[in-house]
Amino acid sequence: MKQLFFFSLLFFSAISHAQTNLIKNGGFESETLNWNGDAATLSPYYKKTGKNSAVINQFVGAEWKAIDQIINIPKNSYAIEFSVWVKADQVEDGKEAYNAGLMIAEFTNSGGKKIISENIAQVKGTVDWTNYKKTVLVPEKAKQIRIMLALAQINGSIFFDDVNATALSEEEYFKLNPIITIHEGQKTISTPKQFSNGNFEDNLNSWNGAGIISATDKKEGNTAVEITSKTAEWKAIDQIADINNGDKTIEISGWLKAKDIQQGKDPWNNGMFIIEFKKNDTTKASEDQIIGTVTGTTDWTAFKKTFLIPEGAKQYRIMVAMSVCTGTLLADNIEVKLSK
Ligand SMILES: [Ca+2]
Ligand SMILES: [Ca+2]
Repeated sequence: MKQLFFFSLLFFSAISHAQTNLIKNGGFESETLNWNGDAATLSPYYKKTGKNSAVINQFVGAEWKAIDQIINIPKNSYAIEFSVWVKADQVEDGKEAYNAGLMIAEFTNSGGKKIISENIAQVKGTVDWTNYKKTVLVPEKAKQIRIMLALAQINGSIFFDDVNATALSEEEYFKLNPIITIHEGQKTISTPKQFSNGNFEDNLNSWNGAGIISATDKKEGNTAVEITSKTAEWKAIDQIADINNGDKTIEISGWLKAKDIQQGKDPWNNGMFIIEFKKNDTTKASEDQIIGTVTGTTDWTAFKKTFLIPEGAKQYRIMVAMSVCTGTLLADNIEVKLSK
């Protein structure tokens, strides 16, 4: 009985979390109330819902133009789900990947110091209303989030509407997340995690690491992933998925593109597409296997390889990496096929 009460409490807290948008006036129906800065004006002509959206226009100068709002992170928040509708009109293609229309979520500590900064939306060119969504785990010691809507040192017009941030409790996060552990009585069942979002159409969902979404340069669909490194260091995105019992081979394919990748001091220091087989979280089942590499400047290039699954491998990790080199690596349409 006690336990039942506990679970219904959890359920109640999950529901109440889900209903609250932490952002005030995210739909710009009360003009620009609650937002700081005067970079944005209202657009009654182009809007996703209601009467208005907010637009940031910049025709010359390519300055940083932004509005922001600081929100408090509710106690016991495990993750924050961000969502925004964005429309871009002739946002120029700047020198840097971040020269774009951006929604940024900057997590800060009690002293207002930045802990992490995540791009929720990053849009260039001309794009009709598109919904961008990203769930970010709340870092330790994070107390507030500064939401920024910006044109980041670039000319163009960027429209924002229905800016939303919802706190998720740990229970709710794991309900929504594909890595699910279900407690059934005394028994713990783990649902196999399948590889997903290899075409980067769902932002960086399912991926970890230092990539950003590119809407201007892509092989498939609307978006690809971009990894830029200014210094020769290891910079990568990765995703771990489960191998089902009885699977014998794995076929991995995907597309890579290099932009001015300067090889590091060793021959393998370039843009790489790698698979790692794992026995568990800490033990590898074999050496890392290379699916493809690119260096210099290339067009989109297809790579495909089939591997025998090593003895004892329970998981695999797909990595797209700038391996101690500088430049930009793009990847798109990564597919995985497991066979018995
Ligand atoms: Ca609106
Ligand atoms: Ca894509």
